[in-house]
Amino acid sequence: MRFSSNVKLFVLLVGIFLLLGYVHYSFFNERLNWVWCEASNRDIPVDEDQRNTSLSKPIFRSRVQNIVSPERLLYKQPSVLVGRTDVMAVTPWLAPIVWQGTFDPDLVDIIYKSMNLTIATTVFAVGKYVRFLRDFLETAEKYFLVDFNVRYYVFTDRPDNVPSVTMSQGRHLSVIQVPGSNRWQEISARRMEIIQTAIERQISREADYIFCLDVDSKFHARWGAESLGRLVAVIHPELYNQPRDRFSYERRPASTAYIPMDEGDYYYAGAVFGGFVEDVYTLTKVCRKQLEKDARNSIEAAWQEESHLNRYLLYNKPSKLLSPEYLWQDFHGKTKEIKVIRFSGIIKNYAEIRPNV
Ligand code: UD2
Repeated sequence: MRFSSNVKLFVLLVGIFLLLGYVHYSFFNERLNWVWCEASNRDIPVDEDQRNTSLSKPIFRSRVQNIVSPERLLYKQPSVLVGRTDVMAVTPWLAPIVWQGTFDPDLVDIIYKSMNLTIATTVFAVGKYVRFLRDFLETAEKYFLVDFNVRYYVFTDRPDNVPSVTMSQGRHLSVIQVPGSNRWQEISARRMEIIQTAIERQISREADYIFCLDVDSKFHARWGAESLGRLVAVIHPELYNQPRDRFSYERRPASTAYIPMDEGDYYYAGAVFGGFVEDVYTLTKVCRKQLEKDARNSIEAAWQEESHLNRYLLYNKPSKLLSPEYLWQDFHGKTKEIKVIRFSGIIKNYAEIRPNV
């Protein structure tokens, strides 16, 4: 009698254990598939690694390296007295601001090439924005970190519409399916969360640096290793010559992206940010938390993730700033300080392209 009730108890416990195991497995499996659904019926290779999920803190690839120049490399002598005088090439906290004429492109590329780096490049093409991918990728192959290892991560809800673009050696493209949305604000803002997750699951193991770029843009000229740094931001092309009280920061104290009128260094664009994978991971994690906190308080910052990015970078100063050469807008005429346009947002019909107005 006693033996049989023990057996019953044992069977019951095993049953409960199996049930809990099943519920736990299905819950996580469903969550992971939400973002990590492989593009189907496509010939663009999708990494098996994408399924390799880890919910713990990622381990990042080693990063700090000496700036080593090959012996007997001949290049123009740097001058202490002669250089650009029409623009500031350094911030008050001594981070370089990268402009044409402030660096030697060949020297900087040779130095960084010897490090055998891989640069992750994330780009979102959700809904109709998938149509911008071909030009983005084709021009990137021509101008963006040429001869470096680049891994593109394309986040889209339309994997079947991702164009096949010929990649040079050392360059690779992964497609990661993400949900669509009927609000562009949500698509834009959710990028922080998705990039954070992608870094945890895949990018931390595959890349040294990362750039997060807008897809509705094209490259027009060299974008090289001069852009690499620990934490890199781009100065917004429309606000680079404006006083800080004109910046379109979030101005409502109720938002976690709030910046008072008498604070602010530069207005950074959400269309380009990057750096060491670890530093961008922290940035996306913090911005995501702040976005979620605002959402719980029913407040959406004026420029979604761009507002949170600006707040983050005000207190976590970037180590390198890219001038508006690295993010121009096609509808702007070139101004005298812009000697070269390297990357520029195309003219688009917002009402036609976005899911909502
Ligand atoms: C500005 C910023 C952008 C972002 C946005 C915030 C510049 C040049 N750009 O761009 O970085 O901060 O404001 O609202 O300052 N996307 C889709 N599908 C959509 C909508 C957006 O994939 O339906 C993605 C896509 O990668 C696009 C990016 O989100 O490039 C930014 O959206 P946008 O281009 O509509 O925003 P825009 O041009 O006003």
